[in-house]
Amino acid sequence: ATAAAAVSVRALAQTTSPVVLTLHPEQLGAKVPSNFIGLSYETQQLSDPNFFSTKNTGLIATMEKLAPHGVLRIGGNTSDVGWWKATPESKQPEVHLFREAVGEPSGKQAFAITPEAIRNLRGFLDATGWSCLYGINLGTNTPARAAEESAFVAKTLGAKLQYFQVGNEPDLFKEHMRDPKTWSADKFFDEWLAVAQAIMKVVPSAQFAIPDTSGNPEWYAKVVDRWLALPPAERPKLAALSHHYYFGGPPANPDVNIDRLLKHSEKVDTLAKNITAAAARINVPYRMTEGNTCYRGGKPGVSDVFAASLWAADYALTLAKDGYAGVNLHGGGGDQVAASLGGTLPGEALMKDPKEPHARPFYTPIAYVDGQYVPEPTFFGLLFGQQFAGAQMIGLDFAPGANATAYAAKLANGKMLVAIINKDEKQAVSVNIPGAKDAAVATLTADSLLSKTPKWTGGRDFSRNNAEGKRRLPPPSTCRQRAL
Ligand code: BDP
Repeated sequence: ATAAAAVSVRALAQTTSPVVLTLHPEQLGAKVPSNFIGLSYETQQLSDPNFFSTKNTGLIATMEKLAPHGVLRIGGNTSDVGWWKATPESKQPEVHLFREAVGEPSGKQAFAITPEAIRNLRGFLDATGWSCLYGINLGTNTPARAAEESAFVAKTLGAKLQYFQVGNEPDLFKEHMRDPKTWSADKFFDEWLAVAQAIMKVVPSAQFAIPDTSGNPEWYAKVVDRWLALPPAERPKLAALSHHYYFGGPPANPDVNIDRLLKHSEKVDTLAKNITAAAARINVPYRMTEGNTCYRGGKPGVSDVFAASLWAADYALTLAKDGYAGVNLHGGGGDQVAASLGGTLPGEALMKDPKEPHARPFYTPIAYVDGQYVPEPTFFGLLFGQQFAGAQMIGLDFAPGANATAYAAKLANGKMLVAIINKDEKQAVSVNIPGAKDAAVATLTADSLLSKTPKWTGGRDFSRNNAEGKRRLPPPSTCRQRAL
């Protein structure tokens, strides 16, 4: 078999002898869905109805470049202070939080979501070829208002809507939304069920993903226990289990550094193990619906540099190997967008630590700079992962000695795909893949881990008029090493 290799090999020192990477195509692993790659945006982004709209052609083009069938998740902690403004006369409801907390939205930041924003979102999704996961407010909402909003969203987004999420990171509600003395997975499930059942009444086909926790692995089993204990007719349809993952935070934490970011994470393994077990009990997929390098907006010099590309590529492919249905890296922002399109997104678009203010999170995969949408380092990591969309993971042996990882998959056309991610600052890795003749190579490289401009070359062509298998790749060459 020929091999198409997506290779990221960068190092500051010369390597010694090549490491052998043995493929085991007979060891079939997880199937990577074609809509594996996604992005996550704050619901507050909808308060400018022009943002997710056909007018925002720069964003549409950038998202298409990332994936022809990606998944746009709308949620984040602002989803729990957004309110449905069904008509121009609708009055803002009282937004009551248990208390204010740093890094979480305050009641004063409540914002309206209008029918216009949802109609524009549908146009945007049609233009990009992406589908949507839609977050409904649980923190400061009522079942009746949730039902009214979801009915409009389901009708307007139609087949573009995959499922609803109700409540963002409910495990953290104890910090700001609810009394920490009484808040628990059970309390969450009771509240979630009331909203989900109200939605089921008006949208009988509605599907949901729970629990969308900040990464609290015990909650998966708990919500599955509760769901299984319901009489079948009363069970809201579950499309997936979901959770979030930030490597660390807040930005001021010295442990949030490149060295640790690029090491193997046991937390990632634990989350995968727990969600896989819980999802298997009810036979549903599982998705990492929101995450990134560093919460509270990311850390400059970690979240916005090539190290974050390597992290994102490695993380996305780890999730693919672990059988996840997909990954949505969080980002967005850009009050400039509102200005350029005549919209009204407030300056405090994203809730950040006031001591570390910035208009957009440092980790955002797509930034808006000087009137243009630009792919940031995490975007390139996702693009690297996107090469595996639609493929089936296979086994391999690889013991590089350096801090490098490898992933392999079989494409629908029978060709093999190999990713090698060298995260080692000091050691180059030269790889020999027995049997890999006529390999086409795509690379993601940069001059240093701190580079803000990773270079991407080659890769599969995902343009929508291009059938799977036809690829725009550089001329065949052997899998080569790039030592910089
Ligand atoms: C997550 C929240 C998201 C925030 C992000 C951050 O769900 O809304 O924007 O943290 O603080 O926990 O960067």
